[in-house]
Amino acid sequence: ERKREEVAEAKAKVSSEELKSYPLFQRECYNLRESILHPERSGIIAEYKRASPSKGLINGRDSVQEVVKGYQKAGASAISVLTDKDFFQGDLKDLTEAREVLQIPLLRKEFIVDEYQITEAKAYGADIILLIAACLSKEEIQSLSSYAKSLGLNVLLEVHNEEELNKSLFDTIDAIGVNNRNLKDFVVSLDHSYNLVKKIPNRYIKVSESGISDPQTINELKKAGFQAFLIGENFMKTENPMLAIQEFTD
Ligand code: IGP
Repeated sequence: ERKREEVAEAKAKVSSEELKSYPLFQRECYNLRESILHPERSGIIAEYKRASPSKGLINGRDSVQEVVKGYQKAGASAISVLTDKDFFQGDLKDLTEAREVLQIPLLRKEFIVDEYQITEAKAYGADIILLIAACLSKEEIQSLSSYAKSLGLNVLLEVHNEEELNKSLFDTIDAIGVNNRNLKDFVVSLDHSYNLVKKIPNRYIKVSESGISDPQTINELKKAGFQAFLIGENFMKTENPMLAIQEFTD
């Protein structure tokens, strides 16, 4: 896999031991559950997304710091920043820049296949890592999530169907996200969220991810049992992402 080569290259440049000496590696992470359940916040996990494989360039104009500061001010519960270069034009630097201006949890949005990327996430300022069930075996989900926990990180586990959910119910996971977008063909359907929510045990924070385009949908997802909503493109594609989020949080 492409990611495994990327990780091998990164490791050759900076060892895990070296990453652990970075100042940000020592900080205590913000708690995802607390922030999501905070009564004055919206439950929205707002994403900084320059580009995507399905849409190409979405927003190459607004800087990371500008956008995430606006998201935070509007009442976002957490922020997601893509660090994948090839598909999303993201960068680990974006993560650190976001960290500098945030007092809420920050997610490293990445295809994680190796512990090294989790060490990296912490060293560059993340509070939350994403694990995608479609890309990982049950054993990998278990070992990567417990490694993240050992570093004090929060874990968001992403599923797209019931089979993926059933192999993922570890107590080292904090939140389960249902991705409404199929990662193979990019088809989006909110039905994935409505069908799977009943099967997610209540000990997890329940997140609906992708394709959410209006505040009414959030109300419906809330009624169905979701506490958090991951939204990227719909904010980023507008003239002003910082204003766009306000319609969802007012
Ligand atoms: C955001 P949207 O449709 O609001 O831009 O979706 C987020 O859910 C999406 O970027 C995402 C993603 C992923 C990206 C969800 N899971 C895994 C890359 C990898």
